[in-house]
This record gives sequence, C-alpha cells and structure tokens, in this order.
Amino acid sequence: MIDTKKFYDYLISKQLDFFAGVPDSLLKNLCACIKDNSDKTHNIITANEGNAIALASGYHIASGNYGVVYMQNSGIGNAINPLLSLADEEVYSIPMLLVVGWRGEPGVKDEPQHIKQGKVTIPLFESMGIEYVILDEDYENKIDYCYKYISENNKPIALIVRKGIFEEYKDIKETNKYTISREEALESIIECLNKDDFLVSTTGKTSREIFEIRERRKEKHSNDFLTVGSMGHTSSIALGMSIGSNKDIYCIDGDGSFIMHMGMFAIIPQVANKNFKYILINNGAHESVGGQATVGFNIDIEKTLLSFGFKNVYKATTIEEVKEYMSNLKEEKLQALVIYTKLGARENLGRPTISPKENKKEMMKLLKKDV
Ligand SMILES: Cc1ncc(C[n+]2csc(CCOP(=O)(O)OP(=O)(O)O)c2C)c(N)n1
Repeated sequence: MIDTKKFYDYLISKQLDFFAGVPDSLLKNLCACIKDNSDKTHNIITANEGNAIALASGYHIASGNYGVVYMQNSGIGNAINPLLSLADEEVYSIPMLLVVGWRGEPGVKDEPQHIKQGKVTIPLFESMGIEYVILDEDYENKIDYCYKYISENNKPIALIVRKGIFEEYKDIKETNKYTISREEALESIIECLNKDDFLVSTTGKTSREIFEIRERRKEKHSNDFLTVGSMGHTSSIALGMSIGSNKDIYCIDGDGSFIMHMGMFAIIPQVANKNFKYILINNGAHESVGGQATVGFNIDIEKTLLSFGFKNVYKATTIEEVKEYMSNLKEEKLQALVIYTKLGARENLGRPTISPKENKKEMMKLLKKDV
C-alpha cells in the first residue's frame, strides 16, 4: 500500500499542486489528503470530469504548470470531449496528469455498472492515444515517469489506481447542521407514494437505501428504477419516462448528481408534463464516495429551480415537512422538493440483489400493463 500523505507530498515536490476533479471511492483517501493540505483555489471539485480537464488546461496555459485531474473511470466519458478536442496533441497539446480510479478492474469483484467500464478503461486510453501507467507501491518512479512524459511530450498521461492501494488517510468526519438522514427522508417519501407511482433514483447510496427500504416494507422493486450508474442523468431518465407514460414519475436525485449535469434543468420545465415530480436530497456532499463537498449548500437550489421554470419548490428539513410537501407534489403542476439531510449512511447498507436488466424488465411489464 501507499502512504497517502507521502504520495501527495511527492506530487507537491514536483510542483504538481493544482488539483481538480470529481471524487471517487477508490480515491477517497487521496481526495481527503488533497483537501486537508491544499487551499480551495488549488483543489477544485468540479461539476463533472470534463470541467476538470478544461480547468487544468486553462491553468496550464496561464502558468505553464501541470494540473492533476482526479476521477473515477466512470467519469472518463465526461472527460473524453475536452481530452480529444482540447488537450489532444492534434489540437492544443496540453500536458496534465490524470489520476483515475479503476472500478471494475477485470478479475476484481464489483457492481454491474462498473464491469464494462472496468474492462474498457485501458482500451479507452489506448484508443485516445493517451499513455497510461498503473500505480503501484513504487510510486516515486511512477510519478517521475509521468512527469517526464508530460513535460517532454506536452500530452496528458493517466495514472491508473487500483482498489485499496492508498492507505487510510486520517478519517475526517464531515458534518452539517441538518438532522434527518437520507434514509429517513427516503423512507417517508416512499410512505407517501401511491401504489402506481414510479420512481427513478440516482446512483450511489440513494438507490441502495431505496432497495433496502422496499425489502423492509416487503414491497416489490418493480416501481423503482434504481439508476446504478449514469451519474447526473437521473432527471433525464425520469423526464423520458414521464413523457412515455401517464403515471406519476418521481425523480429522486442527489446534489452532486444535480450539479453534474445541471444544464438539463433549463430544458425540463420547457417540456415536462405534470406527472414529472422532482425531489432532490441535498446533503452538500458526494456522500456515497467519501463525503467530499459539493456546492449544494453554497447555491440557492430552490431559487435556481424556480428560475428555470418550476412552479413551486419546497424546502424540507424535517420528516413532517417532507410528508407535508409530498402531498403538495401530487398537485398537477411542475414542482420540486429539496430535502436537506445530514451526512452518513448505515455501515451495513447492502446493494440491490436484482440485476439492472431484471429491474428494467419488471418495470416495463408493469408500465405496459397499465397504459
Ligand atoms: C460520471 C461519474 N463520476 C463519478 C462517479 C462516482 N460517484 C458515484 S456516487 C457519487 C456521489 C454522488 O453524490 P450525490 O449525488 O450528492 O449523492 P450522495 O452520494 O451524496 O447521496 C460519485 C462522485 C460516478 N459514478 N460517475
């Protein structure tokens, strides 16, 4: 294993001191260490991974220094456009170090949404013509190699990070002022739903908690589309479903996911039918991958949604408020509910035991029958 602080210090000793990216559970300790030791202009958690590539590019253009962009391999998709049309050697040729968490590495057990991404991670870099190095204990040599490569070739390079390689950095327990947990909020949302309402929930622990709540309530899962991957796209999936069906579709999003592709919220009110219901669980963090902050508490999400064209936006901080506003959401107009929750989840939280394909199949059967 690698001492996380020593790894960070070695990057700094090479003047690799400008960090940007979206956090990942495999990079949890590294992200905590960067946060603990860098100031906020030198560690920028971006809305999505493409933003981070562009940010590191601008920083390089202005300073001549090299940025470090961290991401989960799920984020490569968001990064491809600026990697190929901005940083690529056939365009502006911009050097930077990519630090990429390798979920779904072949041979390592992982969740369904990571399997294909894990398999194609290396081939994706190969086909983009991006050199890569797999990180191991000999990190000084690996960083030296990357540094030499980017400075000599003016190109990005990827440092691929396997599961469990970074040692535990001191566990910084983030807190906020809210009192209800995400799971409690989800439980009361589900209590308020009618039997023929459908929900689409975001990636991470939200969907895992919903799965377990349904198990506890001895209810089936076929009304819930548990979006296991595709971060930031939950609202678009729900919008598509609300157009394709006359059922009420409740989208349950997270603040990190909302911010990742917020542009879609300018589109939703232009086209959404009254059966699209939006609920955002705002804990101000990417809680599922280690609790790294989002700007969820720095921006006025309620006003933002109103300015995009939502008719009513409610803010709930207690279970009583969640229940009250859930009944308002049933009214036939475009409305949203933003629920503010504390951080944290149960230690023993499980994972859905039905496959995504099975989940989709059951849901489609049900929707078809009810049309
Ligand atoms: C494109 C992409 N980037 C990063 C990730 C890793 N990831 C999974 S869940 C998550 C955090 C989601 O945060 P939020 O929507 O606020 O929900 P919370 O975890 O706080 O409930 C991240 C960054 C991912 N799955 N996909």
